[in-house]
Amino acid sequence: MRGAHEALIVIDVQNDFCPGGALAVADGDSIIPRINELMAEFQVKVLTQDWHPADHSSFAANHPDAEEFSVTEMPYGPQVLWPKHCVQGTAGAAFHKGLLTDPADVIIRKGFRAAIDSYSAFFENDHETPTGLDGYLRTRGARELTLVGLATDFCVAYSAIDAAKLGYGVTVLEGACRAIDLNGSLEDALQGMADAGVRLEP
Ligand code: VGL
Ligand code: ZN
Repeated sequence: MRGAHEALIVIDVQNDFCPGGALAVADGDSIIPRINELMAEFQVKVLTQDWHPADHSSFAANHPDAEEFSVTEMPYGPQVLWPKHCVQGTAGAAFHKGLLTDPADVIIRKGFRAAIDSYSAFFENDHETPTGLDGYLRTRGARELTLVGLATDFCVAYSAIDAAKLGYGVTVLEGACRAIDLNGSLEDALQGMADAGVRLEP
């Protein structure tokens, strides 16, 4: 069993990011057995859930003439326009049925404001609006974080980099993550995590 200061953060293991989903990550469901095993090892366990209103500004369908996977400029910076995914209350937004959710202590939802996306589990894409996860982890006494889930190059990487900036010790288990890999985003994310002091382990 890991110590009380260690937390497992499971990022966005939801139907829409698994094969057959609206924004499927190749092989996304293959990481679930290992994540379930990890959940038994940690005393502090957090799940995150991408949780968008139907009119969310990160959906290409909500921008006239925009192509899916194109990039637009938002007040807070560049934003990829995604296929409609993880709409609140839909089957696509639900956790994959293979994921053991009962052991989780808390579920953090993110991306619920229409005007702003939130890749990171800590801050929305303006890098300043908090989700509340930092306060939760601090008050639980967690200082060392292990991150797993989907997708390596977006929500996992943004969360890991923010966590490192906040002063947590951060490990990403690459083998328990899968990537979207859009225009070299995986390589950029791995470099960004390494530069931020995130430990990358298999
Ligand atoms: C994610 C793109 C859009 C993720 C969420 O979980 O990595 N990626 N929304
Ligand atoms: Zn999303």
